[in-house]
Amino acid sequence: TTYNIAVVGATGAVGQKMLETLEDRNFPINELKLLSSSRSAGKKLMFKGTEYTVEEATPESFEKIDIALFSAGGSVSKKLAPEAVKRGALVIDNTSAYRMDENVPLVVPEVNENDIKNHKGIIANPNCSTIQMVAALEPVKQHLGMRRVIVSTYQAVSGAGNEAAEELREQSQSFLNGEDLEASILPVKGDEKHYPIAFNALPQIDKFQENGYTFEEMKMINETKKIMHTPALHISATCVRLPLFTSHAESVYVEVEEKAVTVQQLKDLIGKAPGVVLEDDPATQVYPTPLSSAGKRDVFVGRIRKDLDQENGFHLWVVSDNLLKGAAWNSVQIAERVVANQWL
Ligand code: 11C
Repeated sequence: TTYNIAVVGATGAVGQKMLETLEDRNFPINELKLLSSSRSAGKKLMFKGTEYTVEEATPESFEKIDIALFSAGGSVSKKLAPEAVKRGALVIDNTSAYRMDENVPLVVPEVNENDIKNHKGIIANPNCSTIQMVAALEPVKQHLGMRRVIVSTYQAVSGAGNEAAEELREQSQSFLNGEDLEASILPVKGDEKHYPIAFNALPQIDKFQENGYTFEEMKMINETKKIMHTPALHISATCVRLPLFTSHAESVYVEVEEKAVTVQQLKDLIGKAPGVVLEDDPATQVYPTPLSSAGKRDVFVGRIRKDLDQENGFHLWVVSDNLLKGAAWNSVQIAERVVANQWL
């Protein structure tokens, strides 16, 4: 069987990776439709050696579509995902528009694949920094129990889109030329102030909420509880943007329920987990970095060590390509699971 697929936001940073991933995975496609806002309509993109013209997304675009992958911003998803569902398409939405909706499964296949079954037309793809963390923590939760998580992130600019990546490139050049740095995108395009990202670190990803946390931090907190089915988990996050193009890194502190757990036990569990690769050998300086993980679909974990005071506390370093497992690959993987299990 083959499927009619639409990619909404095809010209964006994630949309382009969705096309590459569909191609790499040889997804069974009958017809492919590339959609975007009117601004990008008319652009040409290549898929499997054939040129496609990007069309403006309208409700009618979804006639006869089986699966629609959305990554064109929350407002586009809010407007057009219900139109796609009305026309019989299954929507896999990579924005935050529906993630916390009770009727929408929020899925990382390695963690909660079975939640897909409950979909009513829309399946949400979690935030990138959440996805890589829950993939690494799932084996810990399953085998040792999990009571507390404290995470600090080191995130790449591509999470904020192609414009943010361009801003880092231009500012880096200016910095090296001894010129003033102009900032107009980061930390958040729609916020009032902008700060340089080149040779800097910005402790703001997305807008501030009333509780003093940013929306990115609250996404990590709320989405983790939903995906892992752990509403009572103690969890807190600090999200920081760094001048990296690709891959988010995270320092994760986790307290387990089991007593007398060893580092080796944790390494064995994480090393066997699906979609997760252990790269951890301090003796030979082996650990993952953003550059070493870029372009790969897995989540990489290293630096696993025991807290020096808290008997059941551990520290982990978790790295993954934010546009692949964090976005495009997780979405395509959901589509693969839907097709394999006939959950359409
Ligand atoms: C970033 N995590 O790195 C964000 C991008 O909710 O899908 C993903 C935003 C989202 O800026």
